[in-house]
Amino acid sequence: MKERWEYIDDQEEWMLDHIIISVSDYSASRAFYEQALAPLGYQVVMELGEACGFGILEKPDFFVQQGDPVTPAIHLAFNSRDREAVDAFHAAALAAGGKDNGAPGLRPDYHPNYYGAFVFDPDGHNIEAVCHRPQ
Ligand SMILES: N[C@@H](CCC(=O)N[C@@H](CS)C(=O)NCC(=O)O)C(=O)O
Repeated sequence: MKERWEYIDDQEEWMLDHIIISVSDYSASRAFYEQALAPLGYQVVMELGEACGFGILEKPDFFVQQGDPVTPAIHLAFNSRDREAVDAFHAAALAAGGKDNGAPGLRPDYHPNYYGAFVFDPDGHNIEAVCHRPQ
């Protein structure tokens, strides 16, 4: 397993390096995202006080920190390798206390193979998992 800083070699493949959202209840949001994002292969890979970073392998790219949430709420979409993981994201996010904002399914208005699911996080942010692959 590479160390976090070794992924710097792959950096030309990224456009967004990392995103941080402030949340009103760190413990609640950490638990929500940990559960909701697990089906996508995302897990907490670092934690510093009331802030943690999620990633695949060792490189975190999505951070949750205690603070004042931005208003209006944001929309954040996570890439999913297949449609089953989108389904599992939606089920896990609801089980973690998220509020439904759209059941898993095709959204052909976006493009013919756009398969997404939407859930509001504990602060009302619109969180999505999406798979773009035809299946
Ligand atoms: N309930 C809708 C949600 C669709 C949705 O949130 N789409 C995103 C774009 S992929 C959006 O409009 N986000 C804007 C926002 O949340 O402010 C559904 O199930 O299709």
